[in-house]
Amino acid sequence: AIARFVARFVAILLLDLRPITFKIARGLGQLGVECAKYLRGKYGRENVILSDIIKPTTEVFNDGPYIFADILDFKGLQKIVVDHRVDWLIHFSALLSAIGEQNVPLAVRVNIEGMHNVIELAKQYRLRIFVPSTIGAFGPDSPRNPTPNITVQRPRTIYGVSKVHAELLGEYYYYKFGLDFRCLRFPGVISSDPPGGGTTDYAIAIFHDVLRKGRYECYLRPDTRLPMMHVKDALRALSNFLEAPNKMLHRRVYNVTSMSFTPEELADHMFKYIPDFSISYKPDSRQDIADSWPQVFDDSEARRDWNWKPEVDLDNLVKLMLKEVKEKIN
Ligand code: AKB
Repeated sequence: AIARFVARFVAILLLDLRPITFKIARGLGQLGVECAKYLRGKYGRENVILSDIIKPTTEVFNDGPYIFADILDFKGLQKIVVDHRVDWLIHFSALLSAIGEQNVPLAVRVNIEGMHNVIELAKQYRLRIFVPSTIGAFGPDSPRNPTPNITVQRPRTIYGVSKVHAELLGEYYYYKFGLDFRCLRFPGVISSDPPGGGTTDYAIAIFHDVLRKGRYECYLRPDTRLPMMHVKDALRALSNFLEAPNKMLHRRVYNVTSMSFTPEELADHMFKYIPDFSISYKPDSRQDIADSWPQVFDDSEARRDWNWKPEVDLDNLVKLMLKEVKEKIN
C-alpha cells in the first residue's frame, strides 16, 4: 500500500510567512522547509511542492518545486491542485502563540480562514490533509502533568483557539465526509533556524545567543517546564504518521513528544559542552502562556497505535543544536 501511495504522491506544503514578512526579516516557516527536504528525500524531489507568498531564498528555490500560493485565495488554491495534480496537503500556515497575541485579526484570518479554505479544498478534490496542532491547544484547565490525548481544552491564546478549531473541524470532516484528515499535536520543535513568534522559542534562541554573544536573557522563569522535540524527531513523527494505514489509527489527532525540560535544565546541560556562558531571566508576557500549557505531554496513544518512539533525548538535542547552529552562523 505504501509503494502505491509513494508512486502517486504529490504533496503540496502550504506555508505562509506572512507574519514573518511583517515581523522578522527572514528565517521562519522552517518546519515547512525542513519538511520539504525530508519528504523529497523519501518521495522524490518533483513530488513535493513547497508554496508561500514570499520570494524564496536561492537555497529554497534550488531545492525543488516552489510556487506562489495564498492560503486566503481559494480559487488560486484550486488552480494549484488541478494544475499539479496534488493529492496530499500539508498545511503549516499559522501565526504562532506569542505573535498571534500581537495581531489577533491577522491570526484569525491566517489560522482560521486559512484552515477553512484548505479543508474545503481537501473535501472538493478528495485530498488527504495533514494539519499540525500543538501543546498550545490546551489551557489552564487542562491537566498539565501529564496532559493526555483526550482532556479539557480551553486555550487562552488565539493560536490555541485556532488549533482546537482545526482539530475539531478536521475530525468533523472525517466523520461527515470521510476525509483523510490527520493531525499531530507537537511540543516546542527545536531546529537551528532562528525562531519566530512562539513561546517555546527560547530553547532555540539560547543556542544562537550563547554561540554568538556568550550570554542569554531568557523570557521565561528558570523552572518553566515545557514539552520539546528536536526537528529530526518531528519530521520522523510526521512521516511515520502520514504513512500509517488508516486501520492503525484510532484517532485523527495524536499527542507526540520527545522530552520535557526547563530553561535551567537546558542551560545546565549546555554547560557540559560550553562551560563559559551566562544566563539571566526576565519573564515577560510569554510566561503567562507557558504557565497555561502542558508540562509533560502524554503520547502513549501514538506509541500504541502507530509505534511512535522518539530518538533524540536532551543530551543529543544539545549536541545536535550546538553543531547545527555553529554551522549556520559561521
Ligand atoms: C509556540 O511556542 O507557539 C509553538 C508551539 C509550541 O506550538 N512553538
